[in-house]
This record gives sequence, structure tokens and C-alpha cells, in this order.
Amino acid sequence: MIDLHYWTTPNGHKITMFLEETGLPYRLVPVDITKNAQFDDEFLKISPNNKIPAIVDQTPLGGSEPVSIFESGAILIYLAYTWAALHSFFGLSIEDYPAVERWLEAVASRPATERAYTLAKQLNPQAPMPVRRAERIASQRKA
Ligand SMILES: N[C@@H](CCC(=O)N[C@@H](CS)C(=O)NCC(=O)O)C(=O)O
Repeated sequence: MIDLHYWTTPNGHKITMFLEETGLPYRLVPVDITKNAQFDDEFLKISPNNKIPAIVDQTPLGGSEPVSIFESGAILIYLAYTWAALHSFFGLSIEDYPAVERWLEAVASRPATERAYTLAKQLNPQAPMPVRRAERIASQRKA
């Protein structure tokens, strides 16, 4: 069972999205960062940089002691390998790997894109939302 130390932010959502899509069993452990719960001593043992998300895999597949991981990208990779081990993903063709890595990367980097957008908006208040730009390009292609 995976404990997900979580709050309702984009970095938290990355992990819930992955867990929901794959169906890996997990338990939510709320860390209310609006009340500074990320600085609690117990949480800092799991996530020394005082940030959510973090996970503790209470029952790693290798049978070791519980494993704790912080940083959303590292968590996604760990969960992907866990899921792959459970579903023999690596029995598939090597050509399939990039599809998984691509989507992991897309999910992992999305909030950075949003931060870049926030910065761009400060420099140019007229800057269009990236997603709207993508939609516009897609609709132009259809026309
Ligand atoms: N690079 C980290 C960023 C995590 C992060 O920025 N977490 C924020 C919420 S989205 C947080 O916990 N902030 C609380 C703090 O910095 O005190 C990751 O990808 O996991």
C-alpha cells in the first residue's frame, strides 16, 4: 500500500492522476500546506525539502522496508516501475517505452509550464494561455 502525502496542488495532482489511471492502491495522507503542516517533524523525515507530494510505499515489491520518496518526478518514475513490474510492462516491445516516458514527462513538467506562463503574463499581460494557443492551432489545422 502506498501512502501519498498530499495537498490539493498541481504537484499533488500529478500523483493522484497517475494512481487513479493505473489503479495502484493508495491512501491519502493530507498535508495542509496552508497551515504549514509541511514543516512537521514527521513529514520532514519523509520529505526533507518540506514539499508535497511525497510517498511512502509501505510494501515495496522487492520486500524491503518501507521506501519513502519525495519530488513528483521521482515518485512518478518509481510508481511507473512498480506498475510495470505488476503488469509485465517490460515484456512489451521496447518501442512502447517512449510512450510511457513521454506522458510521465508531460505530467511531471506541466506545473513548470504554468509557472512559465505566469512569468510570461507578468512580462506581457496580453500573452495568450498556452492551452488556448494549442487549441487555436488545432482548430486551424482542422479548417
Ligand atoms: N519540485 C517539487 C515541487 C513540489 C512543490 O513545489 N510543492 C509545493 C506544493 S505544489 C509545496 O509543497 N510547497 C510548500 C512549501 O514549499 O513550503 C516536485 O515536483 O515535487
